Formats: sequence, structure tokens, C-alpha cells
Amino acid sequence: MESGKVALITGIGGQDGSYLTEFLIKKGYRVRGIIRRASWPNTQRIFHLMKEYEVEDDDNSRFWLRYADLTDASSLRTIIEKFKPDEIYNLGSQSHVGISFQNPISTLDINSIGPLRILDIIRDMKIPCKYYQASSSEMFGISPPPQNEKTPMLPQSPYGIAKLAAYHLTKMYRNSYGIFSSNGILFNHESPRRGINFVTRKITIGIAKMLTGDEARITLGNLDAKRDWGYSKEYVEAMWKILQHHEPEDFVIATGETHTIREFIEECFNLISMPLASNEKQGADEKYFDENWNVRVDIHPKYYRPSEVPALLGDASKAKRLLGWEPKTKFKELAKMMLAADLKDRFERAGILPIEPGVEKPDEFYLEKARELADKLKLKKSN
Ligand code: NAP
Ligand code: F7E
Repeated sequence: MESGKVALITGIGGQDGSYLTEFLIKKGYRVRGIIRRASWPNTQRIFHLMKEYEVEDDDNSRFWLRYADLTDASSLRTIIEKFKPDEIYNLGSQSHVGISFQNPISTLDINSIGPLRILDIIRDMKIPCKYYQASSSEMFGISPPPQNEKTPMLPQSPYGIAKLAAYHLTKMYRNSYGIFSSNGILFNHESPRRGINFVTRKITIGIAKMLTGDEARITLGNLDAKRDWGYSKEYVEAMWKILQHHEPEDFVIATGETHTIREFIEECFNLISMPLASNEKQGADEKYFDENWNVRVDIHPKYYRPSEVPALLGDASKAKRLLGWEPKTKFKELAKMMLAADLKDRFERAGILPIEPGVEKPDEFYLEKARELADKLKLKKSN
């Protein structure tokens, strides 16, 4: 399908940026992305696209990367002038809530002033470019669930506050200057490409490393928080639909299911038939044991946040009604998909399974192998 449109994606090397690029290329877009300079490659998630499409610098090429930074307005202006995008997806951010307490100033610079820099370039250049802002359920903070577009926003972290400023700027540039700028208020979404220090991925990698003998246990923070977890690959389609809507508007994107971190842990360990028992204490004394009394999950206060968002549960009925968007993958399928992907990766690295390029096996194959290893592990005390 030839759309002929040009999309510019900030944060193209991130989880969502990589899926959105694949999605837009399939739709016939020419995708341009910005990456920032890093001392070690930050293009792992889009390496396959670089190999396939970035053959030469050519206006017609499907995929083109350039260095720029959300903290550097002149680099953004140069890129926008060069590529003249029809649509900009601003996905770039310091996206870790916990780390935003340690780096509050750069978080606000990247996550609030970054979007402002782009919006103001669009205003100043008077270009007919649509703008998507990656807003977040973290903006709802302590507002009780369920949350929708009308729920009061009471953020609890520098990240949430930064995203709320960008959300309002996106609305303000729409209302004041007539720019087609929309917010997607996305609840947590994960995938096998999720960053390794977010809680779901930390758990799935932790289990895989436990089975290969690389780690004895997983250490986490608050297990009581509730999150509405969806699948990133499905959420990027919602981003695109938001910009194809006949007018700019703001939309909640969520699954409508919520679970505690504890439930995610239990789901994953049950998938490998390694049920855990807890000492039924909470907070820093809480521990989870396997059948042989090995500690498999424990808590360290260093992972607690100075303030927490206790419960997120999204109501995405507006997106269903106006965009025809609905999630397909929910909690159980997501946990299974993420765990199977990490088992495959770790088993291959450890030489437990051969690397077979191009061969796709069902998730159940890796889970079955994991169950065999879990059985052996239960016979041997690890600490
Ligand atoms: P991610 O994997 O952390 O990707 C963020 C991307 O932003 C990375 O490519 C990162 O580059 C880039 N970036 C960071 N600082 C930058 C800067 N100064 N200039 C340019 N690029 C910069 O996040 P994600 O999960 O894909 O999320 C995409 C967007 O949605 C983010 O804005 C996030 O805050 C928001 N969001 C995410 C969720 C979720 O659950 N995933 C929910 C709601 C909203 P490096 O690789 O160089 O760090
Ligand atoms: O934490 C708790 C933690 O870091 C989820 C980002 O994509 O979604 C994400 O933000 C919960 C929190 O995601 C650990 O305290 C316990 O209650 O996976 P997370 P998040 O903070 O919800 C929103 C919507 C975004 O917009 C963000 O960009 O899990 N938790 N123990 C832990 N969290 C982490 N990271 N690590 C732990 O060890």
C-alpha cells in the first residue's frame, strides 16, 4: 500500500518506535527517525530495519535515521526542515518513572520542553504537519480507577508531571494555533522489546536467568501496585489511528484489566510449573520460596519510589467508539509471550538450545523446556 506520506518518529529506537516504524512502513509511509548519540549502540530494536531499508540516503528511501536530540532545538528544526513530515510521532522520552526521581531536571527538559520545542517549530514554520504526543496514564497519579479522558490528573512523579505539561502544551497548541496535535494517553504497554528495567521484563528475564543458572533470585520493590498492561505492537496502531481521526483529540488507550505486580510474578512462575509460596509478610520482609525453600523473589527498598501510583485501570471506550480500536492481547497472553521470548533468548545464549535463524517455534516449546529445567532446579538448593 503506497501512502506516500512521510512520518518523523522521535524515540524510534525505543520499544514503541520500533513497532511503529514496522507498522508505518507496511502502510507505505517513508519513515524518518531521530536517534541521539550514545557511546554504545542504541539501535538494537531497529537494526533489522536498518539492514533491510537504509541502503542509501535518498528522499524515496523507506527508512532514514538522523542524529538529533529533544534537548537540542536546532537539531530538531534542521530535521523537520529537511524531511517536511506529514506526521510527527513524539515518542522520545526519559521513560522510566523511578529514575525520574533521580534525574528530575533532565526528565522535564526531555519530556516537557522537548515536545514544546517541536510544537513551536511547527507553529513557527506554519507547516501542515500532524503531531502525536506520547502521553501517559502516569499523569492520572492518585486518581482512583477506572481512568478515562475526563478523570482528574494528579501525577506523583517528575515523569508524570513532565508528561502532564506536555499533554497541556499539545492541547494548547491545538486550541491556540489550530495545529493538528493529539494526545494518546497510553496505559502501560509491554512486549519482548520492553526495556529491561521495567517490572514485567525484569521478572521475565529474571526467571530465564534463574533457569540458566545466571541468577538465583529476582529483587523487586512495591508488589502491591496495580497496572493495566497491554501489548505495544497493538498500541502503535492506536497512535496512527489517533492521527487519522478527522479532528485532533485526546484518547485513552488501555485494556480495561488491572493486576498487581504480585499477580504478574505468580502468573509467570505458574507458567513454568514452579509455584511459589510466600512468607505472607509484606514490604521489605516479603519473600517468595520455591518447593525447596530457595528464595526466588525478594524485596529491596531501593526499588521503592518516593511516591507511588497505586492503581491504574483504563477505560478506552472513546477509542473503541471513535477509532474502532480495541486491544486483543491481555494480561495472560502478554505474560506468556514475554516469558517465552526471554526463555528462548537466554536458552540460546547459554547453549541449552541451538540458535536456529528463521525457525519459529510456539511459545509452548520454550515453556516446556523451562518446566524441565525448573524441575531440576527444585532438586538442588541454590543458596
Ligand atoms: P522507550 O523504550 O524508553 O523509548 C524511549 C525512546 O526515547 C528511546 O529511543 C530513547 O533513546 C529516546 N530518547 C530518550 N531521550 C531522548 C532525547 N533526549 N532525544 C531523543 N530521543 C530520546 O519507551 P517506550 O516504551 O517505547 O515509550 C514510548 C513513549 O511513550 C515514551 O514517550 C514514553 O514515555 C511513553 N509512554 C510509554 C508507555 C509504556 O508503557 N511503554 C506508556 C505511556 C506512555 P535511547 O535509546 O538513546 O535512550
Ligand atoms: O513499574 C513497581 C513500580 O517501571 C510498574 C512506563 O512505561 O508505564 C511505565 O511506568 C510498577 C510500579 O512501569 C519494581 O513501583 C516493583 O508501581 O514497570 P514500571 P511504570 O512506572 O508504571 C507508564 C504508563 C509510563 O508512561 C512509563 O513510561 O512496578 N515495581 N518493583 C517495580 N518497577 C520497576 N521498574 N522495577 C522494580 O524492581
